[in-house]
Amino acid sequence: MTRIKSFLQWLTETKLGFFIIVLVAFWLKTYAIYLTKFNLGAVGSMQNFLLLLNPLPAGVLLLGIGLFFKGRKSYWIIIAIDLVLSLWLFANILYYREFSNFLSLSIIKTSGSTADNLGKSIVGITHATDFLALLDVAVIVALLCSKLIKYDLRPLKFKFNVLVEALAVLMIGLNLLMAQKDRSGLLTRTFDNNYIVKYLGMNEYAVYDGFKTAQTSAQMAKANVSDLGSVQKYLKANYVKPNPQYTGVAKGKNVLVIHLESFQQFLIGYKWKGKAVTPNLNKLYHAKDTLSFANFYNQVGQGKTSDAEMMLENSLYGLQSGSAMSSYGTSNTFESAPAILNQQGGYTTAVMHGGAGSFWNRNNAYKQFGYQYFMPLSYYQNKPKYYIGYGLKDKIFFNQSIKYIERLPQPFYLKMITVTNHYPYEIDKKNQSINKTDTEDETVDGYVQTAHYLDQAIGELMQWLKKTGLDKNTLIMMYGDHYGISGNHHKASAQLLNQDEFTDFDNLKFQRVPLMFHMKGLKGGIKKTYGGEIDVLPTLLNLLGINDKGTIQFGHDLLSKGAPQIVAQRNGDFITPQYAKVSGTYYDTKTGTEIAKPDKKLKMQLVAISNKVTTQLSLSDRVIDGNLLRFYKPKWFKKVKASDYDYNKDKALKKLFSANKTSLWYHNHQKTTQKEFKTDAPELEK
Ligand code: GP9
Ligand code: MN
Repeated sequence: MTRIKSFLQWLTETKLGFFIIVLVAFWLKTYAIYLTKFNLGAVGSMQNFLLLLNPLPAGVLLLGIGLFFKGRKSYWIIIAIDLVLSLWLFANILYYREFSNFLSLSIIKTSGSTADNLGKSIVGITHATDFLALLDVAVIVALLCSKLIKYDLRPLKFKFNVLVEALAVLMIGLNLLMAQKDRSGLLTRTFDNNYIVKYLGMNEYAVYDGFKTAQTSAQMAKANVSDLGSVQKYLKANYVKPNPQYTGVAKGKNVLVIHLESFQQFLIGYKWKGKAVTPNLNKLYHAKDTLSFANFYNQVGQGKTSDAEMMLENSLYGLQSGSAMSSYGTSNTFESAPAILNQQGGYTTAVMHGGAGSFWNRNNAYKQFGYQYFMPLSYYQNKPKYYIGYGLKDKIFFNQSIKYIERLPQPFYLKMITVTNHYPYEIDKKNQSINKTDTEDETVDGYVQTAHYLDQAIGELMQWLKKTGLDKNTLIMMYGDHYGISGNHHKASAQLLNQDEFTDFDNLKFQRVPLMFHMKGLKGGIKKTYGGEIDVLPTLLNLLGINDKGTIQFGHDLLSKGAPQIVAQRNGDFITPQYAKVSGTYYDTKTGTEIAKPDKKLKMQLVAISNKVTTQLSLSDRVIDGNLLRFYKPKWFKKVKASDYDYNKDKALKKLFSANKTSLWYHNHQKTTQKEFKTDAPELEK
């Protein structure tokens, strides 16, 4: 008893005790807020441990500053710091509720309108429990004023205070190390700001983001109009006229883009133990009204899905490191597919995805791209059995998307991002309807199983499109975003392909992913042209008959007779119908053999291709890191203003559900077509 009493006395009557009270209160409330107010999705013991730990180091570091002061001042400085930290926490709660993202200096600086909008609705969105973020500060002030906490006027030793700060820095370092171990590339790949907060904490995130912003704005400040001039000069010199036979064949049609997660070309036609892995996609691939590309390559870098999206929406490459959508998506000017289609073809534009809206900074980047609607996970009903890995299972996702698709004013440009076929390729028993492969490589063997599931989900969606007749006026475009089996699995990959070995060149060819355009009446066929994700936008715009001459795009119409067929990889490797380069070694594309000693003429040719690839990549980088499109003002393009878009669910759905005479729902006698979507998803069985 006396022990407890003397401990309490120490807490309330010494300066260090006071510091501990403030620190522990700050720590615990932050943790409680993490759990209740944010959607950080910590899984596993390491992530949960770091989530619990991470408010502490920053707390010690910042509150510790107050210890350096003397007398009463020291107490009030600690309280002032605590108040600032708590207000920051409070503001983040509100901001997160509205935007599913965390506050940062760049957001405060670049989107005045965000603050405006938030300002207007602050009262409306504040919940009583949000004040928990400030409660402890008020209690501590009250305790101090009522003398339940007494001032201790003795100064602490300077050395001791330095030690406290050093300890905090050490803890931050340790925290970073553990986080990096659990999630490599946490700071370099920046997939999701939620991850940084989950692993490192909110204040660390603000510092990190401040750094990034300073870096990017320095690069941007250096860029000027003449940089744009040299890009334009290059693009003009390398312009390839699109194929006139295909110009406008899909004019005015809806465009339904289906993002096939981690889907490789080799799956098309692939059989496991006599059973086709992707029967629906196989059928589509070979259909007479499908344009399929057999030598279409993914060209992503570290930004994976987001790089694929960047290329497809803008015909600009991802960056050498990190994700362009994460680093530049919030503030850069773009001339993206949705904005072009909306302005030139009156399209309604939307993205649906059963995963977190913050992933790859989609919440912000899609606004800069000009997407009118973005429906991430928060627009969907979620239950533990509906969800796996990074989002809703594809069948559940499609099923729940019907009510939104049928309401879109037509013509629409809709992108649906699937996610079940994602590393580590796991799916629950009930949804397994093909055996795993038997390479004994754990991350490889599930791949056919999740790919099969994705294929079934596509089959269900296609049935619905047919039943509702939507297929008659829709151009369906499907693409695989990047490899599913990385280059670290040579042995298992050789086994899957039934080959004796799997070389670096094989791995380059493994980067092929499907690209298909399917539409009733389209003159289809399987094209052998070599191309990549950078080429999709010019190809699509030509099919839709939308003039894109003069836009800053690095790709070419894949159907053009003059397509250059040089496919760059983000690391400078390339492949053409004749030659390939993989980490410094040249290959003959047809035979796969190494070109060890090219003669002088061939050498020059190979170097020329290599140079072309690097020139293209670096010019594209310049467009993004210099934000060059802000200088670009073609007459026909109206600059996109992010503040024109609001992805707030209630507002967006109110707009979407107000009767629109061009929607499928309206044509269906103002009735839903939900029943036409037949699914065998076991989660939905009654
Ligand atoms: C999650 C997703 C996955 O929203 O799109 O991205 P990836 O890990 O494939 O880059
Ligand atoms: Mn992906």
